[in-house]
Amino acid sequence: MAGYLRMLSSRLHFPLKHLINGSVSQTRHISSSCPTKNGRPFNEPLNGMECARAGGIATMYRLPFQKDPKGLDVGFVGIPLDIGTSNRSGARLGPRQIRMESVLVRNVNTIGAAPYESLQVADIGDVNINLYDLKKAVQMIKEAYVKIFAAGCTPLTLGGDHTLTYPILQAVKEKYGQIGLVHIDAHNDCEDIMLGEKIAHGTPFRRSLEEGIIDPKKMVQIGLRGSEVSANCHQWQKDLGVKVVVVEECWYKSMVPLMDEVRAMIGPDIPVYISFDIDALDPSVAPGTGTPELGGLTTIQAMEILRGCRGLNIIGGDMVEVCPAYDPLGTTALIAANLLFEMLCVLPGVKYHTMLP
Ligand SMILES: [Mn+2]
Repeated sequence: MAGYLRMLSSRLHFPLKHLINGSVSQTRHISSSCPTKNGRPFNEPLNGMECARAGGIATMYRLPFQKDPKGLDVGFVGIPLDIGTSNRSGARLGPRQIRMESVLVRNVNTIGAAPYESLQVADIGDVNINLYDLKKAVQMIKEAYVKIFAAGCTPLTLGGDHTLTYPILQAVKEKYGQIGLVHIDAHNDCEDIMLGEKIAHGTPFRRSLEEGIIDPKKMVQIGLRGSEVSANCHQWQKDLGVKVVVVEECWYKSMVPLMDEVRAMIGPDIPVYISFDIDALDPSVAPGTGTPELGGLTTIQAMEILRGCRGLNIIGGDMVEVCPAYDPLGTTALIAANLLFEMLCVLPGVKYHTMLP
C-alpha cells in the first residue's frame, strides 16, 4: 500500500500528505519536468486530470497564492470595487466569481501559447479598499499597484467596476511614463463629470488622458455602442487623436485586420495596457454586468482582439465589470476567466508551441 501511494504521489506531482489528508492545497504544484527561473520551478495550475477540478482553494486558475509579488513575472489581483457603478451594482463580487469559474481553464491555449513554461505566475490576492469612500478606495488601489509594479510584477486584474483602471494607470505612469492603451468596452468611459464627481466608472480614461498617462495617438477603443445622451459623444477623445471603433464597424467581421492596424499604430516598443470591460460582449452571451448594451461583440471577436495584441509591449491588463448577481449561470465570469487567460498568453515572453492538427 505504501509503495502504491508513493508511486501515485510521484505521478500526481503534488504532496502525498494532501491526498492522505483527503484535501488538496495550492502550496506548490511542481512538475518534475518543468523548467525553472532563478532555480525556482515555474508555478502551474493544479491539473484537473490529477486533482479534482472543483477542489482546492479558489485561486485564479488554481495557481499558488503568493501574497508578495516579489519574484513573479505576473500576478492576478482582485479588486472588489463597485461603488463607482452608475446602474446595476454588484461587481465587487466579480473577482470571486471569476476565480471560481477559472477552474476550467488549463495550461495551453488553442493556438499553443504555454504561459506557465516561461513566466512565473501566481494569484496575489485582492486589494483591500474602502467601500464607503470612492476617493480613498482609488488611492488605496494606486498605492497597492505602485508596489506591484516596483516588484517587477505585471498585474492582470479581476474587477470590480471600471473606476479601478484609473488608479492602476496612475501607478503605471510612475513606473513606465506614458503608455499606449487597448480599451475594449461598450462605453467610452471618457465622461467628464458624473453626478458632480470626477471619479466614477464612466470617467477613468478622461482622467488618464488629461493626466498624460496615455498617448492618445496610441490608444484605441473597440466595441463602443448604446444609446447616448447626445450625438458626437466620442468627439472629445477623437479630437485628441484616439482611434474609436464603434461596434457597427465590428459587426459580421473578423477583428484580425483591425488588430493588424492597431499593432501598426501602437508599435512594438511603447508600454501598453489592455483594459477589457466585459460589457463589450453582447448581453446574450455575457449578461452579468452593470450596464449591458445590445449589439455587442462575440466571444470569437474578443479572442481575436486579445490575440491580436501579441507583439505589443504589454505591461498590464484588466477584466472589469463582471457582476455575478446578474450572471446566474456563471457564463459571464467563465468568459472573463478565459479572456484573462488569453491576455496572459499575449504577454511578452510567452512560449508558443506548434499545435498538431
Ligand atoms: Mn467600462
